Amino acid sequence: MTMSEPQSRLPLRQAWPDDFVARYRAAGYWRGETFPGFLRARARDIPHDLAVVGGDTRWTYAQLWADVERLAAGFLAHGLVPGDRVIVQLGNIPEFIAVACALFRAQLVPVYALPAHRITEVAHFARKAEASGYVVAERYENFDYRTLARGLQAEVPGVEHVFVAGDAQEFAALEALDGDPASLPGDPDPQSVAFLQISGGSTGLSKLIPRTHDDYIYSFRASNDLCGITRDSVYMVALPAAHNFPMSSPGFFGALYAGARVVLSPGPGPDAAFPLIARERVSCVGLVPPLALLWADAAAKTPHDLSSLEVVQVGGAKLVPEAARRVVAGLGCRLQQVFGMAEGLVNYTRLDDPDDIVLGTQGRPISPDDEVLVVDDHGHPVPDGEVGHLLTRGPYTIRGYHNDDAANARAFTDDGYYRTGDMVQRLPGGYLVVQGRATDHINRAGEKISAEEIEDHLLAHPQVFDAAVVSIPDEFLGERSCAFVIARGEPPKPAALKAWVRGRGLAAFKVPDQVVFVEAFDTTAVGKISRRELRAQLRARFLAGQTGPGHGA
Ligand code: OOB
Repeated sequence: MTMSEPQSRLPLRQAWPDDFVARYRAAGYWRGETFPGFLRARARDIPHDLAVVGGDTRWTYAQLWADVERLAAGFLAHGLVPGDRVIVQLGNIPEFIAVACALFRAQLVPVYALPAHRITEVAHFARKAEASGYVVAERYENFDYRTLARGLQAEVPGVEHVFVAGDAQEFAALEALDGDPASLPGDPDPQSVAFLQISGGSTGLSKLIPRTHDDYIYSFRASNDLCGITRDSVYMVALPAAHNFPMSSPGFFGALYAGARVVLSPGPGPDAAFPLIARERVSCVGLVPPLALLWADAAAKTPHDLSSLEVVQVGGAKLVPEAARRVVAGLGCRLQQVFGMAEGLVNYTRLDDPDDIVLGTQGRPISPDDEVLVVDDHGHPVPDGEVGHLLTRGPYTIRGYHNDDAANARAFTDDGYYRTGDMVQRLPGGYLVVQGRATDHINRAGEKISAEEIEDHLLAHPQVFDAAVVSIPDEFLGERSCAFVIARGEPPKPAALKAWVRGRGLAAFKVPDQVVFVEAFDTTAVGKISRRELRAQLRARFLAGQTGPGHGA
């Protein structure tokens, strides 16, 4: 039996209990819409409106839909079978949107990898998802993804089908794909899993997040109302398109749902984005805090006209009030804070909220049916205003990861709440202020890095006896990663250890920003302490300037 026979694989499901399904439908959140359904409707109703702008491409809704049908039929003609999982690793190019939508149309299931991911991560996604296809561009940001494709096929032979935008070499060229549209299936069940998103990987390796048509479409349809997205809007994707924030909060899917125009910026910096904002009259964009500050500074000096910007959203990591003030002053438009997670729950400050809320909170949930609990270490609710663990369930928050019983046992309560790992304070009115987190990941400018995952790779180095990776506050990134290492014998050079981590086939953002050698890790009189305590202790000692001899870089 080969990997492409659907019955050989774990089924994809995301199920809410029946009474919740009934409630979410009755409330009008889940309307039975699907991705192919709404895209076809836009192509019919507003065929000549511009849908996607990126590079030299300017697609109308009719052109986008025609390309979606061609690609969808091509994927099936090539041997993929509805239900197959296909890893999509594309940058901010129009093909990203066409491919994702074509996979939906063919009832194939995209699994989104970030362009920064490398062989170790992509192979992990392919195994976990039991993927049979992989879509890349020949190059993006100076990296040749065909090399990665070869490596992936060698490691995970089930990935039989590779499609390349651009020069495909031995693989199938996306541009040349074609098939009989009559071969295409009907529209999917709205309750079925539309795609697998990648978790930030707060503990260990990234997990796969199954999102359904009904739940995801609800999240961006409702986001459109809260973010002021209408058919007249122009939404820019400046962050990597594969990330949940620019995808759905309201993201390019929200914009397409509204019949608005999506503009893909080839990079997140002002140099790439500002000329496009001026040319396309961009009205809304989502940024992470360090970028927002960079944009705010650059806006004062730019020759480009940014006056079309109405809403700048900032999320992915904490925006402190002083930084929020600078963003508002520098960009001169409405700020909207966004606190979300690929697992579901998204909070927004509202466009008409008073300044103290917009500057000082991370917003409140999208839905009246987002249930939010703030609890102490024993699971007991804390009063409003006190800091506690954030737990949530609702009409677009998953009830379980794909193919990961151990993670599910940790991450969900018996009654279906997702343990976000975030520590928050709830204010009257339901606004949340993020105060930190309970898990040991590093939030490096919105990119999440699992301490555990990197420690594992460091421990594989022959000259590493032990390692602990912690987050250190960083003026620009918010947080940076620091690896504390006890060497085995002669300490390796910090640069050599960083190169080692990179050489393990990981995204560059996971390479420790700093390596500090220490003689020993403190242990308590009783014996071993938990990794968590150890990391906290190392961070505290480092910040107090006491990590001792043998500093690295
Ligand atoms: C977004 O999604 P993920 O899955 O990459 O990361 C989720 C985590 C949250 O649990 C929280 O720890 C952190 O990122 N986070 C924030 C934040 N927004 C996200 N922490 C503080 N302040 C914020 N505003 O990052 C994401 C998904 C959808 C929309 C926006 C962000």
